[in-house]
Amino acid sequence: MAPIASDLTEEQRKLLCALLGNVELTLLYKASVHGYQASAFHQRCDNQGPTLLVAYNCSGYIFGGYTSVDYAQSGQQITDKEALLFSIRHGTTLCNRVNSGRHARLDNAGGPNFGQQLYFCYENQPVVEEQWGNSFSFNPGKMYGDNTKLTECEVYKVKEILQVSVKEKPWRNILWTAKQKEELMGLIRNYKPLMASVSRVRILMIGPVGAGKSSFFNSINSIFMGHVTSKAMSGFAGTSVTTQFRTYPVKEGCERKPLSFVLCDTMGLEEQSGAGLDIEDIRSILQGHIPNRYKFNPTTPFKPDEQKASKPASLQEKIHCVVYVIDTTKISLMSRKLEEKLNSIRSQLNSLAIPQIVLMTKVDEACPHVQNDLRDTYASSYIKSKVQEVSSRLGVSMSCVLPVKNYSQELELEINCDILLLNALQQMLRFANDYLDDDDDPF
Ligand SMILES: Nc1nc2c(ncn2[C@@H]2O[C@H](COP(=O)(O)OP(=O)(O)OP(=O)(O)O)[C@@H](O)[C@H]2O)c(=O)[nH]1
Ligand SMILES: [Mg+2]
Repeated sequence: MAPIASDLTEEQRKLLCALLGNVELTLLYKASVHGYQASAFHQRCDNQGPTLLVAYNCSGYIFGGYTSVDYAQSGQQITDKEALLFSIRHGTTLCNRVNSGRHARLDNAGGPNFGQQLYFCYENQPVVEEQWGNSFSFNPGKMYGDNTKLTECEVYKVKEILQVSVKEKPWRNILWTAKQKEELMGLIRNYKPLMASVSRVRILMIGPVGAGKSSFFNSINSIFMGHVTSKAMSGFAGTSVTTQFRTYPVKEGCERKPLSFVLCDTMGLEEQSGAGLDIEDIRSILQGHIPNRYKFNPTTPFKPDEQKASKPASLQEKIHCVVYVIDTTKISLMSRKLEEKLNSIRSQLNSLAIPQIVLMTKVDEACPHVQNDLRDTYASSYIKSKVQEVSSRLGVSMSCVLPVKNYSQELELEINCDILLLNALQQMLRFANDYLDDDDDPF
């Protein structure tokens, strides 16, 4: 018998796999072939482990939910902390993770439901039914355009792909020793900007909301403080947690000896105009016009006072290297709009000859092998594929993409984490000096 064809395009499949980590999807059930009856669904989907339900409507929405727990008709309320609802439209993904994980599903003999809030193939019909509940917080308008009629409903088995090639020869050489960490710290400690008029180079971090910009500063600060610190506010919110422009010097140890660089933290980028960090604001930062602690206003870009605007800022106040901070787990999910925004920032920076680096954060969340042992970062073919993907989407060379894991929940420093972070910082400092080495001030 010929295999049943999936309705997902390759791009949609990629978006869904990226949402769930490194997984593959196998089609178990298709309502137009097997019927919309709950019994047909259970016959093919019970006891299959984690599954992804994908429904389609004629308004162009592809939406559904993931559960990591078997369907088993047990009659029980299922606790599933990994459950989520999703929606894809015009290449953009929306994801609503389960609130606490309790009551993520009622596992009965009826059709599939999520939190008894969203029922698929309700009463054996090609419809979705919404009922009141608080296991998930979602908006039916955004999720399926309030169109409850289904044109198709599919269920996929979700299987994690084991990265068998992880122990291949590393694709970048790096020494994972205490001596190497000391050497890197020494190089950074003794780093001097190439121009005497610049006492500290300024490195600007920009990137989507929640990518790990503030955490990168916290991580570097922690390494030089000798213990985990969290001076910059980090975390998750619907919009950017960071709302101010912050210039963070880094000082070493108890003597608080200042190092010769400043990390500049910004508000997260968002795809819509009028939300998140504005491109005009980036221009003002590059020119050294925006002061420390300036509160960004996404709808009204910064205006320097006339006197200041007429007088160009000194080289010391400008930006000498820009770092795009990108969450490894979200690279495939990056919308076209955000990609376009980043590309227009990039062409502005190119015209000013400012060196650029991509910091690929959360490698631990992206690859289970790396989570297990950070020393596998440069041996993981999955991480390498993400470096290739981000390099082609943003148009930067692969050698400018640096994977890291920031400190996020740890209480103690960890040497391999430090080595990845210090390598990235060392590269930024080299790039900043390349910029200063260029005799002509491009502004
Ligand atoms: N596991 C893991 N979590 C990380 C990593 N980097 C950041 N996080 C977590 O991701 C969340 C967002 O990090 P932030 O540093 O606040 O991100 P941001 O880019 O400053 O975000 P906004 O200021 O909101 O734009 C926090 O909960 C961090 O703990 C990482 O490398 N690994
Ligand atoms: Mg932040």
